[in-house]
Amino acid sequence: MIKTKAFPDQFLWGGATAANQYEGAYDADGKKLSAADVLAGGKSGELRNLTYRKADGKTGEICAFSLGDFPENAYPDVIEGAFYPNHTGSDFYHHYKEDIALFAEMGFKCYRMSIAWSRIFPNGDDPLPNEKGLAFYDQVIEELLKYHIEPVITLSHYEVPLELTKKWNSWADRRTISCFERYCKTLFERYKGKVKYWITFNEINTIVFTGWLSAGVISADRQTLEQAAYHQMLASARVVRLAHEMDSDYQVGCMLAYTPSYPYSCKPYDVLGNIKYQDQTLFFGDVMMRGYYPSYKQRELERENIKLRTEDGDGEILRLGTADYVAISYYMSAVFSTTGDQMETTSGNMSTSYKNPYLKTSEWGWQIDPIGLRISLNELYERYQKPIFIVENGLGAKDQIEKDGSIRDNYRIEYLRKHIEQIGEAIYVDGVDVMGYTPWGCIDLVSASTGQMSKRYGFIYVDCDDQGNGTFERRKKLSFEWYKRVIQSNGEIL
Ligand code: BGP
Repeated sequence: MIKTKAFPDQFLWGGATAANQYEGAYDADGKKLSAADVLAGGKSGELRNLTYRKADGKTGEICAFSLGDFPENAYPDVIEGAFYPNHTGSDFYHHYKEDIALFAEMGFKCYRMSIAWSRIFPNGDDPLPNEKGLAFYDQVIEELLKYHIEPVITLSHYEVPLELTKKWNSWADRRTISCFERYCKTLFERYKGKVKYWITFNEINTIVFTGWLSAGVISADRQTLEQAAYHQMLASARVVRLAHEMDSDYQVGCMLAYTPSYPYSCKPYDVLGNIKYQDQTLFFGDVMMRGYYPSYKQRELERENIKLRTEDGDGEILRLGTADYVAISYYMSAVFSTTGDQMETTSGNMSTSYKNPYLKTSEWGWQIDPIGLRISLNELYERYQKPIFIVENGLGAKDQIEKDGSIRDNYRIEYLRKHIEQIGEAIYVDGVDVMGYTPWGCIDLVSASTGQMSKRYGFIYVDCDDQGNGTFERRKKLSFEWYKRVIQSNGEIL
């Protein structure tokens, strides 16, 4: 046990999940398929495949993270013989009361969840929302409020309605903006006075690595992805403004997958290259927090001969729709080098990196770096001067149930403790305004990148294996009591 200084009084301790990985019930009560529902996988630990059907009825699979070879005349679809772990997830749909009671027992002040767009507007562009889909979230939100848990809602977490892809390649087309706005407006009306914190797009910058998960776009082509990113950022700005008009209490954040990167050496080109590499992420933050495309990005688009289709008034939309806070996921740091050819690489959150000799990795190769979190908080706070909400952080690991039924996940406690320590340093030593902390997968759920259940993050174990077999029984891990005490002591006892 480590004793440190208590966190600020209003600090939002909690946990995070996403509908597509957690809820299951993928076709219940009027829901239709989303981008996540056509991702097979889970068995091997490899990156997941997207399944498709061709016009002639033949089916196939392609790695969802490199869609360059997506066949012509094919469309993403559920196919016979493939296994889709998200279809059952952790079955929150039928366990929400039990799960929220466990979150309350840990003392959560907030709970970050996402709403599945495809439950509310199953085709993405329906004229009216699906009442049954809304009814589910009414119950979830009521249950949270019963325990005084503040909902933090992600509006789009890797879950674009598949019909929008089939119609016009989803976010590659400007029409998706108004569909998204209609969906958000429905939620802002429905949950006025009940929900205060919203996040527009989960890890919006990951579109660079996965146009599919992030935006439901079938393409690896830069022009298409830059256009889709532009549409998402316009949509984010419009939704922020809409939220403020509808309720001045609404706080809307943008969100980045933040992986700070270090130059491998002090060679000036490594340092310069590293700045440029980081700009690929910061660009998204710059647009959504400052309200315009930064000059370095404009130059890059010119150089690469990428021409964005824009409309009059877009500049004003971006300028007037800057977000209220920066939400981040943080799992690891990366290394940049200009002479990387012979260097060892390792995998990471939606990316790969050169290996940092000073860091250990998780079983999946993600480089564990608590100080990198403090560095990230400093970088982002200095750049934007807005509160930062750490809405994802955690260790994916294989857990073992002991003979006495216990799960002693000391490795997870160690990871989280060291990261929380660094958040404390950022707050008290560096003066960063951190709003809260919601560790990822506070209850076990399906991995986004591999589809495995065995890549577990939770304080709560869910009995389900990589093939979808199990009782879905919930069981507290050792980290459950540990995190409960962290929250009780407001971060003083780690
Ligand atoms: C982030 C996603 C989450 C979550 C997490 C862990 O990129 O926002 O949805 O899954 O990473 O990644 P993984 O599930 O691949 O271990």
